[in-house]
Amino acid sequence: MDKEFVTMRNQMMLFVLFLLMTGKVTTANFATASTTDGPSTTPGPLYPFGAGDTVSYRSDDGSSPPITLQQPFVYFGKPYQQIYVNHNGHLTFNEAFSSFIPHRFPAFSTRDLIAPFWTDLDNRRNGTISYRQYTSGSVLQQATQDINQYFPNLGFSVNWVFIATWDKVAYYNNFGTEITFQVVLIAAGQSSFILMNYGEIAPTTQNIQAGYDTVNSIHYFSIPRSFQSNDTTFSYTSNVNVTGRWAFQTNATTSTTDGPSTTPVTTTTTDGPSTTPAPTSDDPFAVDDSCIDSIFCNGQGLTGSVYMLSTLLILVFLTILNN
Ligand SMILES: *[C@@H]1O[C@H](CO)[C@@H](O)[C@H](O)[C@H]1NC(C)=O
Ligand SMILES: *[C@@H]1O[C@H](CO)[C@@H](O)[C@H](O)[C@H]1NC(C)=O
Ligand SMILES: *[C@@H]1O[C@H](CO)[C@@H](O)[C@H](O)[C@H]1NC(C)=O
Ligand SMILES: CC(=O)N[C@H]1CO[C@H](CO)[C@@H](O)[C@@H]1O
Ligand SMILES: [Ca+2]
Repeated sequence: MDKEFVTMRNQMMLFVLFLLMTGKVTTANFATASTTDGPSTTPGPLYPFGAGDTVSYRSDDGSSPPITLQQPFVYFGKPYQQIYVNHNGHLTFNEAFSSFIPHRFPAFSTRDLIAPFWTDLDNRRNGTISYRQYTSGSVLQQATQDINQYFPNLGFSVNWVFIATWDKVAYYNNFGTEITFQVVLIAAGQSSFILMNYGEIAPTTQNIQAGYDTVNSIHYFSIPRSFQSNDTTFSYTSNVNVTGRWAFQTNATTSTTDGPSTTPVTTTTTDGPSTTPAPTSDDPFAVDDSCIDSIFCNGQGLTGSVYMLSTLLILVFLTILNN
């Protein structure tokens, strides 16, 4: 670990203390589930949601109960049988996770985490957090078509889809803001994929981490523009040429170099899509915006700047001592 990391941790701890002092104390909230009967809407890149979904209850930092998966989801070699939909924009497997302060990926934590939009969200007044599994029907066809388009020549046949949707939820204590996004887990035999789909995202100065992370960050991806306040562009970018959608294959068990076979592109809503390749953080040489922001990316890409920073700090320290 380096200085920046420690400083960041300390700042985070201070922030947590501050939040605790201002009365924002979290409790583990477990949902009692109900079922909607509203109409299904699929604006933009979103998969169907609404009718037939199980709705998580209203709670600022709550979580769904453990959701038993109808088929194991193999996340980087680990087959998981259950999942939690945590209200603050992430999914976990082993236990519910109420954290409302995002950690930058790679977080080098002890947790596998899928975070379409990790920030302090609040569904106490408005908005709906819901989820549903599919083992047949048109959603499977849609997923099969999408996956074979994004990861061609492999002939995937999707047999299970899990969709969790945050529909028009607010930022913490900021009722009137609306944020809509979705995470789609897809299993095709032993292969697994994740789609992150973004609808309307209200502007905010809160930090947001979007992407995924694993235990010790052996595999992770941080969607560019994570941790850039006032710059929530997820609705306008893509690595698969579908505005507002990011797609990942998440069953890599061996080397970190065999990423998706697609050529990632970034799209904008205005003109045609520009074709700036999006870096894969699983690539040890990838250095992207979010990577530069976080100072350290994966311990390999930016050691140079860390050295320079350390040297500078030592020089400053010595100068002070000499005076
Ligand atoms: C973010 O945007 C809002 C509204 O445009 C503005 O009031 C605020 O100063 C901005 N904050 C930062 C940190 O840029
Ligand atoms: C991206 O999608 C658009 C249609 O939405 C298509 O016209 C364009 O050729 C695609 N670009 C690439 C690089 O696949
Ligand atoms: C995912 O698993 C399938 C089946 O074992 C394998 O063919 C494929 O190469 C794996 N993909 C990655 C990225 O590891
Ligand atoms: C933005 C929005 O939909 N706000 C609504 C939230 O819910 C309250 C009632 O619970 C409404 O009065 C607001 O209009
Ligand atoms: Ca919250």
